[in-house]
Amino acid sequence: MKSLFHTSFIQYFRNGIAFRTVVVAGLLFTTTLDASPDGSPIPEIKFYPENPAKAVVLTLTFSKVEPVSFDSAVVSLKPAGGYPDGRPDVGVAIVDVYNSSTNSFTLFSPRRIRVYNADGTDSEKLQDSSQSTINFPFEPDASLATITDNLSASDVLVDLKPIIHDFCVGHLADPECYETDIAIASMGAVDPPPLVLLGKSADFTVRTIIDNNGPEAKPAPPAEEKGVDALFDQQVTNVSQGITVAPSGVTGQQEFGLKVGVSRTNDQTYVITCLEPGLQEATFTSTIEPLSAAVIEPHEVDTTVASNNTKAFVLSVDCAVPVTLNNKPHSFPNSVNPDKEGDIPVAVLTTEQGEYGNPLAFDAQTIDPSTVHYGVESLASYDNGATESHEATHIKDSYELDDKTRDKDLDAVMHFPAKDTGLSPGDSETCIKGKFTDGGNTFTFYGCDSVNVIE
Ligand SMILES: [Ca+2]
Ligand SMILES: [Ca+2]
Ligand SMILES: [Ca+2]
Ligand SMILES: [Ca+2]
Repeated sequence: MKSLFHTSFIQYFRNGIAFRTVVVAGLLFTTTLDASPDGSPIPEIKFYPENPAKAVVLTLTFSKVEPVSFDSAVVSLKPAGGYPDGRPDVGVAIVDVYNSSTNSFTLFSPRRIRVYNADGTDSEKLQDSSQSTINFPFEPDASLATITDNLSASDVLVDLKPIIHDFCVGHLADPECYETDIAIASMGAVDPPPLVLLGKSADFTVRTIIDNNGPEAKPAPPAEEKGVDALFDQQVTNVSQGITVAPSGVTGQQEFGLKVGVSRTNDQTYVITCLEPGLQEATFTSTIEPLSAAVIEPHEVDTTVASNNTKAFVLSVDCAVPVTLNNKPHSFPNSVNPDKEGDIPVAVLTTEQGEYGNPLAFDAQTIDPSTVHYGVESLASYDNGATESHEATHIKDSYELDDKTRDKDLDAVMHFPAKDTGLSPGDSETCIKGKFTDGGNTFTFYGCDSVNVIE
């Protein structure tokens, strides 16, 4: 064993001083000492921060028969050792969080040892297995190391971000680590449609406001110039069974240059399709995380601080039942003079499923007249426009859309002041929106019909 250790040491020496660096690094964290007995201060050995160079040290196992495997890692507060040019037994490639290659090199296999023969000669042999370390300079933005063992024709990927992150959580004063507070400030829907007809789809835009509350702005001081790069995720969950939402979210969207004190707007658009009538919901959850593992958030170093990197927003969608509206029953082309006309009579028809293309049967007698609004789409759909002049529905068998026939079932006739409808020359349609009850539940109905505006 002794000679093996000796030969190994020689091997490491040949490869540079990297391995010994690792051993020393472990001692640097435990240096709390009293004054020496004669009262003179004990000299303080400072490897750091006088020398800010650091190394990532990976411990791996190389084997003749097994794929190369990753065992552990540490950040050493010493510069990385170099490797001499030689046989490219092992390849090391580092990429950063931007997927850029930042470092690559080759080295001798740690399985390679030199043995001394009885006749005084020495020769090289391969151990069956060897656990060894590989080190390279610390990069705050490093993301992934690929270690390729050409002797076993295998490779292993090592996620460097947790290693860097753990180091920086414990070394916030390190010039390559920094603390800043990225936050989801608010979420909401931008001009959401007031309703979506059953069987139809509409676009909804979910807006997230992202802040960088500082305090720091490394790695490119001044902060104002670069800001912090981050990854944005948004998940859609708790979707009511009455709607579908597409897509199901976004993952890993890059938000570059979040500057201290400057809000960032992130808009995501979803297509929501109504499958069942009624108020439906979906929860949108936004999350923002620094892209670089060297950026530390306040909640990671202070357990009394809550994370502000995630926020949820519940979007409500009113899935409305399409109904058939007949403006001016027994009359066509539904001419209206908004300035001179008093009330416009309209009928909401009772219809069977499939009649006039309506996806559900509708009984117009169940309309709650106090909830009904009528007028141009931009008013009626937002519960504005005219309301029923008598605050009532008049139940009678009104005229079908041909304005000639009556089908013997009972419809809801209502009257709306023309001056409140928002109609102006050029408009070609009015709409009606309100509530009705079905089986104890209250739903929204909505329908439109043509008008001929005259002056
Ligand atoms: Ca935060
Ligand atoms: Ca008509
Ligand atoms: Ca009918
Ligand atoms: Ca009827």
